[in-house]
Amino acid sequence: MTVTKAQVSRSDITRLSVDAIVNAANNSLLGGGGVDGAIHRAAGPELLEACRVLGGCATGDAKLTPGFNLPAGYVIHTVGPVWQGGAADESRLLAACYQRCLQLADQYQLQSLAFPAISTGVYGFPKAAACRIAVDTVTAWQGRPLQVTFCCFDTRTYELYRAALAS
Ligand code: AR6
Repeated sequence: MTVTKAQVSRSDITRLSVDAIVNAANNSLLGGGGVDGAIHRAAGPELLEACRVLGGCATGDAKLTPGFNLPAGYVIHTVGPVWQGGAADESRLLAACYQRCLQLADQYQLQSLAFPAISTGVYGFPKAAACRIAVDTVTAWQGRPLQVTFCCFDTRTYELYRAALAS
């Protein structure tokens, strides 16, 4: 029996008051565009200082920092795969991102966690396939009770998650 509850929100992830938000980062963990840039701007310069000492992050792995000026207490930085056509292990690596974030949430005894649609922006992962992996991985998770929010920035992503969670 799973104890993970999932919901969809159409919002800016930097505004969510949850225990942790997930950042779709790159291997350097030193910031970038998209949701990564928005999180660093909202958290303030201390986030970059905290990331500097982490020594980067492998694709499919995740690392945790405080949230600094964000309403969220923590940021879990994960690195999704760059879409290369589908034969470069992208689906397994994307599922690993969600699993590692859930493991960290469990380890830190978090009760709420919000994910952006990892890899579906600059990294080019097809949105529908990525949504299916996200929803399947999260709903299959069997850790401590956790409220998961899929935070969608655009209408297409929001509709995909709503449909995936309803099915
Ligand atoms: N809140 C929620 N979702 C957002 C926000 C926001 N404020 N801003 C963008 N999104 P992307 P990736 C959505 O490109 O594909 C960075 O430069 C966006 O609409 O941010 O994993 C990193 O440093 C899309 O649905 O991440 C890496 O180099 C989703 O977040 C690279 O981009 C992911 O888009 C990672 O690329």
